[in-house]
Amino acid sequence: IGLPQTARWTISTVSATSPSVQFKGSNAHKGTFGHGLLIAGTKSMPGSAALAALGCVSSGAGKLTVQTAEEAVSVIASHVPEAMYDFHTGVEDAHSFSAIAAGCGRPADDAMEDIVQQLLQQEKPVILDAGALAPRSYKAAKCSVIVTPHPGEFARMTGKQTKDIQLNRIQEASQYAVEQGVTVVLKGEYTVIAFSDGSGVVNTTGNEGLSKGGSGDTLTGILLALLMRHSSLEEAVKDAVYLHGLCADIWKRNRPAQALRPFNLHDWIPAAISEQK
Ligand code: NPW
Ligand code: AMP
Ligand code: MG
Repeated sequence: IGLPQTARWTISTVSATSPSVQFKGSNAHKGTFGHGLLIAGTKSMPGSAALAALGCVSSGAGKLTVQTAEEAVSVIASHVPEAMYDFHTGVEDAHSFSAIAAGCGRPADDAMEDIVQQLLQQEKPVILDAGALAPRSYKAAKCSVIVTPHPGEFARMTGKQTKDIQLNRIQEASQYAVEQGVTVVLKGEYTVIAFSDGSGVVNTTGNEGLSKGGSGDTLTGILLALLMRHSSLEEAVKDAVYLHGLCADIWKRNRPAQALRPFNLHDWIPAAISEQK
């Protein structure tokens, strides 16, 4: 994997934290586990929002609101009845959420950029994926930012070539994380998680069963839920990436990786959480 020769980089052969999710006992209520905002989905890509929402409600979110296109709701709601919906565009009420994820199934257009700039001016932690990933600075951000690019998206963000990023994944992710003051989840086989203090983790779970459109959207949802439940952003990110890959690994023990659908992933989250403990 080519880890830097520093103790600050580790391999997550077992979950970085155990238990991954804070258990708050019998006094828990839905507010205990946070209210997430997912800004995702369009008329042409409602499924990506559905996959992210499924990942989120299956990983322990207390409440979830999906801000999406009106035409996308029937698709999403048919799979995720737990979620609530919001059709307006804007994040002036961001303070009322515990954490926010944006970009799945959205184009990287001016409207998305406007939303991202609003998000960077508020204080709740933000996950940026897919259409919310663009070349921009995060240095003036008032919130914690987690970016979750695949190598193609990271190339778009940095102006570098995908092949050059792939040759030096750890160094590229870490340099960006330190320079921009964000957490980078550089996806793909051996997902690299780089923190802004120069430390990081290489994830070892996951397999080629995940190499299908929609897998990353599920990860965004899992990450949103764990960010709401965890007191530590670092542990939430490590656990979300680990769990997501573990779902695919559990599937592959008895079934062909080829036949894994991203839509099936959330069904394996309970087994993955149990195994992680
Ligand atoms: P290539 O050409 O395949 O080798 P895009 P997207 C590269 C939504 N979705 N290693 C890839 O390389 C998403 O949420 C909706 C190396 C290509 O150049 C987004 O909003 C779905 N290269 C939107 O679609 C299901 C890699 O990146 C480029 C790589 C577009 O997202 C699907 C492609 O990136 C999808 O999730 C790797 N590991 N991975 C739905 N059901 O609604 C990727 N690349 O153009 O940003 O396209 O990732 O499909
Ligand atoms: P995306 O490209 O946004 O749909 O994200 C794909 C997700 O699947 C990321 O979490 C990747 O790390 C994961 N993934 C894809 N291919 C593999 C692989 N061969 N091994 C492990 N994880 C993978
Ligand atoms: Mg994606």
